[in-house]
Amino acid sequence: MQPIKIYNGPHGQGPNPWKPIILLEELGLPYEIVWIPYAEIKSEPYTSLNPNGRLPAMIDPNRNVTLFESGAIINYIIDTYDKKLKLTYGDDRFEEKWLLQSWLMFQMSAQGPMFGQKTWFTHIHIEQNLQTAIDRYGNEAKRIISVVDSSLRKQRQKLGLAADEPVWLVGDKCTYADLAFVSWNTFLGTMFPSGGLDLEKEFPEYYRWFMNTANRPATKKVLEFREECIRTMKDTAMQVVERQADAHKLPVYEKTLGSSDS
Ligand SMILES: N[C@@H](CCC(=O)N[C@@H](CS)C(=O)NCC(=O)O)C(=O)O
Repeated sequence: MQPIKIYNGPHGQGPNPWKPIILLEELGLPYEIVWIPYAEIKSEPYTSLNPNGRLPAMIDPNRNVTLFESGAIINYIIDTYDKKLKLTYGDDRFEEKWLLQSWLMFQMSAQGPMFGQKTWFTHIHIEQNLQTAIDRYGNEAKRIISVVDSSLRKQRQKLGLAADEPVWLVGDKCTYADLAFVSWNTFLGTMFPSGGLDLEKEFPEYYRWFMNTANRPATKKVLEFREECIRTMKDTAMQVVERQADAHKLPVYEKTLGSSDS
């Protein structure tokens, strides 16, 4: 099998490309990260891969398939390559199979966008301390966390799991739906600086779930590689700044993520 190509932007701080990368690593499939500077994603040839000019895009040379939107790429990888149902359910667990889609759509439409806006207004927006926007997206992020937290609690009760046993969004195993949340969850510390959120205390099920996903060996390997990319790769944040007048605080923010190059 030829490696599946996932397009990512140096130095890898954006969470969305890591979602399919985590999945590929978890499934043990060959893949290749294609690094494309942020300056090049809004124009051809990249917009032929992703008309939205954002990351990721995927090319699967084995099946001649090119896709954009991380959720669609996740669905494609699962449907095409997870024949042993390692991270999904089959028709014998019909409702659970479809519930996974509900959670994936929730990740795509709620967690990703709201966590993203909270990060933007906290760290990057040109107008500093725009408190109404920071509060709006902070409250939404916490509400989304509480939706997951209480669902996990209900699952724990339903399945009769002890407090130290892992609980997952759907059924009795970790699936692609759980893993889709991980790369945004790693942003929580930076999203809520200076004590704005005590995840472990306020949302204990969410906290344990996040730890249980992030500590899986394959996922951990990808997250550690991402940290290394942020630390060592040449940063292209300035290219976004040149394009977006309201992104002038981006290099300062990137420094807080551990980049030595901003
Ligand atoms: N819904 C899209 C969101 C893609 C997205 O916003 N990607 C970010 C990186 S994580 C990006 O390309 N940002 C650069 C930009 O907005 O120009 C997906 O999940 O694929």
